[in-house]
Amino acid sequence: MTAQSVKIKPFHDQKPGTSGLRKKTRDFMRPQYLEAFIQATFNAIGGGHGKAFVIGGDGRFFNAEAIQTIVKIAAANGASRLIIGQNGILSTPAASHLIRKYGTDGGFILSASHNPGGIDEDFGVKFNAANGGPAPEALTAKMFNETKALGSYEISDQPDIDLTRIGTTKITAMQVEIVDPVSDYLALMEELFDFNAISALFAGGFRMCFDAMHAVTGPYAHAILEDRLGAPKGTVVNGIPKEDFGKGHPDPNPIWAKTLMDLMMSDKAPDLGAASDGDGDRNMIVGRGAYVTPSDSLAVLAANAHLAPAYAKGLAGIARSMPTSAASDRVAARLGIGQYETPTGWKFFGNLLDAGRVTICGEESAGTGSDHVREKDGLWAVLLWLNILAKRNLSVAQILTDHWATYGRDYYSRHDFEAIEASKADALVTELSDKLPDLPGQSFAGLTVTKADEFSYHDPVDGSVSTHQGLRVYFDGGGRAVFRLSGTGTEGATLRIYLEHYEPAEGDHSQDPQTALAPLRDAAYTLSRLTDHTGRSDPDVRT
Ligand code: VG1
Ligand code: CO
Repeated sequence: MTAQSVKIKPFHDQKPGTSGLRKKTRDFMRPQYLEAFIQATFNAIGGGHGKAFVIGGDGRFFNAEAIQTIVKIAAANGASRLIIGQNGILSTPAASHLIRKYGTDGGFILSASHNPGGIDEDFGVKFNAANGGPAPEALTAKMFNETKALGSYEISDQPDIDLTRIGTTKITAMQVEIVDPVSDYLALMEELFDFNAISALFAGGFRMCFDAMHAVTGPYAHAILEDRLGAPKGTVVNGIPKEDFGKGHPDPNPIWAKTLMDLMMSDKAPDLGAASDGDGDRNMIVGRGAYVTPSDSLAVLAANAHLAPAYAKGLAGIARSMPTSAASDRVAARLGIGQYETPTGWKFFGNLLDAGRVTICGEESAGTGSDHVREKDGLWAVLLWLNILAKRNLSVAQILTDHWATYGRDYYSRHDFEAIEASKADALVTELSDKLPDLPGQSFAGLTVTKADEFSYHDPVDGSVSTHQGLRVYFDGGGRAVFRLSGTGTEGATLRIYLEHYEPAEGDHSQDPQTALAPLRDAAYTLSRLTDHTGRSDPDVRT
């Protein structure tokens, strides 16, 4: 085997977004495109020499080919050890765990997460650092700078490795281990949760439907829910990962997991419905006739986490992304523990988790997780719900109602406007941010603004500052609207409008969220001049 250095012209569009670099698959398949990004990543971390990395992905189209390329670049950059999921499969939380367990210098996760897969859909690469978490902003900035200045990449001419066979081989000095993607992750889950209680729950006739959405959690869910915990065969549906996710969006929300939603709202509903996304870090929880908003799920999990062995001693603190509802803040306040508000994206939780300031984190986008890894973790959330249901002997709907009766209800909804022309979305955001100082005192669609600002995050651990993290408008009566542009899309711009309204413990918790939030929606659409800027008045997706 020899390594060669290939001269290239740098690419100028490889700026990592909220979670890694996401592009159309065909962009990644262009000559030298993936190679350039991987080499830039090695350069940004001070080279690959003598270092160990975890590699795996969500099984989407181009996953295996990309892994072969990364192996060759790692070899030529002098890496000493690679740990790769069999058949190229690793969920994002499982990869995070392997990085931590084996003390590697980081890992590459091939995924565009909830975005569809296929040659005409999306692909992505995430680099996680030695703590197991997504590259922090300082590192992604370095990576981007490296891509813009890159003159060459190093690659070895070795043949492709066999990803199908578990075991260890050597490529000259580099050790390559193909590992079972599930076993280490399953062992970790056994440490965290009361598996006996959950097994007894299933043995007692409790039924669930887990929709793996043809994505990466299929093998994990089969092994954990059915084989280990004794849920009946057939509990896991769409459990075999497909390159194109069966042509769907592997996005666990009421829109894209509609079949599951319909089942859960029918008279055939099992006790629990759950789903996960492309790379297994998101989760959807739905009880019989009761959809659990991700922000509420975070709050319920935090309030009941002590029922699981790993959290029996209590939580150090709770962190949520800024657009996530305040429901979890109310839990933190009652528990008398720290509460943190971070920008969107799991990378911002890393420092808080590493410093031991928080135990549980979550985002409104269906991500929840804890200090067991440094990623959000879809199956972890499902297992914690199961552990709580096993201990409390109540239905999902009863747990929710009980939670609202104690803390009040934060009505919540996110409205997404997808594939807007980027210039139009930018114009809306610029105009709104310019007029923020003038908004307080003004009324829109009958609601008066009390406060308006742009969110900046001051990381309390390393002192770094992240600006332009979303526009917030607060209204008389306690409502809030947040406006931000997505950093994970691959076509035009996606505008997200996040709406929330608090109803105290003694208030009415029985409304449909879209009805409860209608006045706030009207105010938010009017004040941002949504339709004037974008021509839109109906969101593509409402979660
Ligand atoms: C979205 C979500 C954000 C999440 C990110 C990555 O980002 O809003 O909460 O962390 O996706 O999740 P954005 O910038 O599009 O709003 V995943 O499961 O796609 O890695
Ligand atoms: Co994901």
